[in-house]
Amino acid sequence: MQDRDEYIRRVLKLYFIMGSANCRLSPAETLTQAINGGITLFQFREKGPGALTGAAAVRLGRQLQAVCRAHGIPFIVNDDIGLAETLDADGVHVGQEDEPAGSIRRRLGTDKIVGVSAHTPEEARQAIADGADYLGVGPVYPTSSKDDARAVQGTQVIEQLRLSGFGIPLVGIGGITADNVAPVIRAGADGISVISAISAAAEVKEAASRLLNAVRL
Ligand code: TZP
Ligand code: ICP
Ligand code: MG
Repeated sequence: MQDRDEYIRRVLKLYFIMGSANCRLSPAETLTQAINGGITLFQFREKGPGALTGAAAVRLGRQLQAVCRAHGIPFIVNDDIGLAETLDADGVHVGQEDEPAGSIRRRLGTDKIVGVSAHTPEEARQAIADGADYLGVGPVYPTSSKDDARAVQGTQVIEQLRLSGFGIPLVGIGGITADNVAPVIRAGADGISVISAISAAAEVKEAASRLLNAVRL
């Protein structure tokens, strides 16, 4: 458990989330550049305008998973447990509206990574009881990458979770950039998760590398 947590904390340092709707370049090119810039974990999140579904989503997922495998980066699928099973992904990330983490853990087994979005200590407690490996906590700052995002919470939920004794690996998410990452880490996050700060950057590799440096400071 200690080794597993240590591994999870390490891969959570710079957690990049992306789908075809988020990219300026092709998804595979964006992901390759992000990996070259130093991302430590990847989540395939195929949502938003023009998002692929069915066989096309599986095809893109396979392509991005191959890029991750070639570079030793774990590949996580957002929300869709069936897609994660089809691809034999390394794990899934789910929100409070998705299938409960306990049932996902039973479906996928102990080897897969299960992440859960949590906004309160009670949601965190439940996720941990259900066997979650890590939490995504946010939105820390305003974001335009998620239509149904909750109210902005700053770093206070992360601080509250740590002060009340939750040691589970966790990332801050929502509107995070190289310029505002410091308070997120100071509040107790093990790392950050971003979409637009990498996928929409003019220089994807440089943006990732700048974020990684900021997390390490
Ligand atoms: N969940 C909470 S905020 C968010 C998600 C998926 C979007 C994060 O995107 P960005 O562009 O890093 O603000
Ligand atoms: N946190 C993470 C890590 N991923 C998500 N898709 C989310 C919150 C909503
Ligand atoms: Mg969801």
